[in-house]
Amino acid sequence: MKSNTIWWLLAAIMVIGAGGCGPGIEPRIAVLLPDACNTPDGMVLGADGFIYLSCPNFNDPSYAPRIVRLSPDGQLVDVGELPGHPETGKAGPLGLDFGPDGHLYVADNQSMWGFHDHKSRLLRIRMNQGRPEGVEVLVTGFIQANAVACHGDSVYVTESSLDLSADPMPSGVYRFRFSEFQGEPIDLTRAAAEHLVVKFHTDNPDWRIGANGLGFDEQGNMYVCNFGEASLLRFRFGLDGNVVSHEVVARGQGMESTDGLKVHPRTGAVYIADYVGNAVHKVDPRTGQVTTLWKNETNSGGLGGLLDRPSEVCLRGNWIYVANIDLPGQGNEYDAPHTLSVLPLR
Ligand SMILES: [Ca+2]
Ligand SMILES: [Ca+2]
Repeated sequence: MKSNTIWWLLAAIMVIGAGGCGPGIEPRIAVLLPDACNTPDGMVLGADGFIYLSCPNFNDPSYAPRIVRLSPDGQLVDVGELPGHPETGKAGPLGLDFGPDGHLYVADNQSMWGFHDHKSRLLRIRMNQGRPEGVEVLVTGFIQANAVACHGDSVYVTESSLDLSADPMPSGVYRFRFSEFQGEPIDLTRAAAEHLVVKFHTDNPDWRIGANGLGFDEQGNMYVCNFGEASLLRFRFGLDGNVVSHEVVARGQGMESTDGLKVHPRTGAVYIADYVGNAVHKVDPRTGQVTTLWKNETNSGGLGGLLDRPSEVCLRGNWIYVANIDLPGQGNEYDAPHTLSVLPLR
């Protein structure tokens, strides 16, 4: 009888732990980044098990923008610097994804450097065994290129504003077939309409940021974050490639903004970095229910792994990695340490 009681107690403790009420759910530091990676943002898990990370270094531009990668055992390895835009001299790597060709497709956001006049681009870093072998310019003329997702025969890129002066502000997603990348770069100041697949609006005077995080589930549904509306959108495509439905899967429910996202390839759950709320959330794609996995106060510094303006998540094994971009303003100071945080996946 006594041993039965002990077993029941143990079982109860295990259930509480699995439900997230027990210890061990708080974030910790996955990697302490050097000053040369002072503004971590976009992440993607490579087929080699490394997490590839964009470091545009907006916070301290005395360090060149670069891509680094985090090995399965937590070692940070340099991939390389990105060359500056020929007119602005700057590079602003944000979202990135691997194409079926094994090369890295990277959004170059020039707006974060103050160049709002169609200077942002889509780049392709030709990769060989984890090393770069040159950078190609594929698309020019974005205002605020942000997230990148390769799916099927195309690469998709979020444009966080289609018109910075409009209110409410339009934003959307562009699609480019890989087969289009031949010869000269595609110029969106001439070829926007034929590449824009979805467009929506953001009505928030405090956060004029629209389309942001981007990803696909196993069924081919496209998920997009509308940052300023703190919402997650889902689009379905017909057989002809045209969008046939547009749904708001979740809005608010504790989310104060929706920045980077990743879709779990097996469960379909959508994990979202909440920049404004200093939080990470999980959205059930069937019910739209939001579960906040972690949240802490603004201006935590990022000490001990606390979130410090998280802009992106990445899933690897049983862990959620979080990039703390730590941009200053609205209650946050840019401060050391510069970190990726990690949370248990649940
Ligand atoms: Ca901070
Ligand atoms: Ca910090």
